[in-house]
Amino acid sequence: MTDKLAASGSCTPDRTYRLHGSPDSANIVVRLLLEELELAYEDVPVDRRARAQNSEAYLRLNPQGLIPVLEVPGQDAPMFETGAILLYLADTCDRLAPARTAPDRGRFLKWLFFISNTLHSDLRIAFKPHKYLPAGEAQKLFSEMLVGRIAGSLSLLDREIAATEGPFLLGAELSCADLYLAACARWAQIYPEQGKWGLSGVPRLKQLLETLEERPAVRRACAMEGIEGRAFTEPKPVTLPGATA
Ligand SMILES: N[C@@H](CCC(=O)N[C@@H](CS)C(=O)NCC(=O)O)C(=O)O
Repeated sequence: MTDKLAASGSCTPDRTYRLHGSPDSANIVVRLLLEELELAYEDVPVDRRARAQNSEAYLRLNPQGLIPVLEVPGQDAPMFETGAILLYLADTCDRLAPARTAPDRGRFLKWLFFISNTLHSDLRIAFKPHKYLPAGEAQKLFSEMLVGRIAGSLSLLDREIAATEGPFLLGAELSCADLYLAACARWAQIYPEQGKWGLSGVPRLKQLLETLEERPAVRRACAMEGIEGRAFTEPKPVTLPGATA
């Protein structure tokens, strides 16, 4: 991993990305990385109270009607899918992801994809169980089981940090997977409809979250999302206009 911005290619701080999002939605993950990489970007608010993510204009950017979207200078289409955006930015900048030939590249990829397609996916369902099952006992049970699955995934990640001896998921080096994990850990504590996850029983993950909370880039990103106080270890929902409806 190199520790400076790539001098060439599209990872230059003076090129302006456009980040579409609403407070404390998945755009926070992309913002954390943009801030860590010190890239220039413009914020494009998406008002979730007005369901702006389903407007014709937004659907042209992401036909799923989901946040975030990142418009990337030099790319022929807007990007969606948080994990894909992270990987693209980290690889382009040659920072916050192991190089393609590095021995920890495979380890990085498997956990990044696990966070994206298992942990984040389960969280999304736990936030909106009514999209999957009608209201009633079955939905309640389903939601409780999801919180169990989420707790299981976060415990696996805690054990991985113990195995690598931390402070980060891959060991000594911060990667974009840590940023994604931190946002998921935040949301798991505040947004599931039935039952919230807690930090007791995941000491290494808790330490990782505390370490991240001290980083200036993380503080900047959280402030821009309207998040006050300790974003990951004592999270509170944001109250900014345009947030989750
Ligand atoms: N797989 C997508 C999930 C994105 C997602 O679920 N976004 C939520 C906000 S955190 C959203 O747009 N929700 C609006 C809706 O469901 O209408 C990703 O990783 O980007």
